[in-house]
Amino acid sequence: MASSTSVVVLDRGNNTTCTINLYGATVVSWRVNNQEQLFVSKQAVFDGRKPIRGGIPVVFPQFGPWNYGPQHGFARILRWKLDNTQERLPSGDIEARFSMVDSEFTRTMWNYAFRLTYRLILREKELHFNIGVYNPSRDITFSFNLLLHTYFKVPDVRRCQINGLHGCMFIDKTRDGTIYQEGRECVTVGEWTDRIYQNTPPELIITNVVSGRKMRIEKYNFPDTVVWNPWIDQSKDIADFGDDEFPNMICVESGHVSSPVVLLPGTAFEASQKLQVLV
Ligand code: TA6
Repeated sequence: MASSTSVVVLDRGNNTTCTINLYGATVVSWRVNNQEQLFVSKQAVFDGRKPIRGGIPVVFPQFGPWNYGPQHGFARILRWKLDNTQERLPSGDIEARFSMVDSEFTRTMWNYAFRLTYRLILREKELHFNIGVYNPSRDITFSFNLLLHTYFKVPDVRRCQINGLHGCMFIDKTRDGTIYQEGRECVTVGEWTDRIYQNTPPELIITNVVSGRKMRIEKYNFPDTVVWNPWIDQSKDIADFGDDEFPNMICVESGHVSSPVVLLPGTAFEASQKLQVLV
């Protein structure tokens, strides 16, 4: 594992790598057989002035607009600590571990002690995520949202299908947050799309990702799935997103966002996601 001041590169060999920016512990690249699986905008900013536009930002403790701090919380705009010295597991997989604890800065927005742990494992065609939230208090309960805001790179979003959401209720943020039920077996994106699907199954499949392959998402303790594409009109309002980039990305985000996690004193919450490129 190579680690400069702010970037960690996991290299499993066989042209399989994963790059994590310590700013937000944002996964900014995941290459399988030397093919990039994640979208990062050409206009993304990496100097800490704003969240990185793309890859896999970590959303905590708030999903969406927040009266006490930045949209999507502070985890994606703060530097995480790289914790592990171990590079290669006995399996040959590569592991990276990160953490974040409360600070004077976080307490100005969210006055709770907390510890986040974030473990990534790079396997041959898989990227595993395990994220833990610990409440060290003896007497204070807190609640939070948690989400992995994954931007998948696709040749043309109009050719993608998301399988597994049929029958799920969803909050449609393009229609004033009205709740609908998904009637389609395969969800497609052909316009501005911003939906929080609730109580979604542990496995989803996205078709026509890079090289026309399928991406399998397997998740635990992430009951919600957010599907987002800004399309052309919304893209124009996003400074760090090119007007012509919307066809080449789809966000399918595993999270616990339509209801907060309530964490009692001295307890922990853990959620995980596995991304797998299907041949
Ligand atoms: O996850 C979808 C979403 O909540 C959209 O509503 C849009 O705001 C997107 O996140 C990007 O948010 P950001 O704060 O990164 O510009």
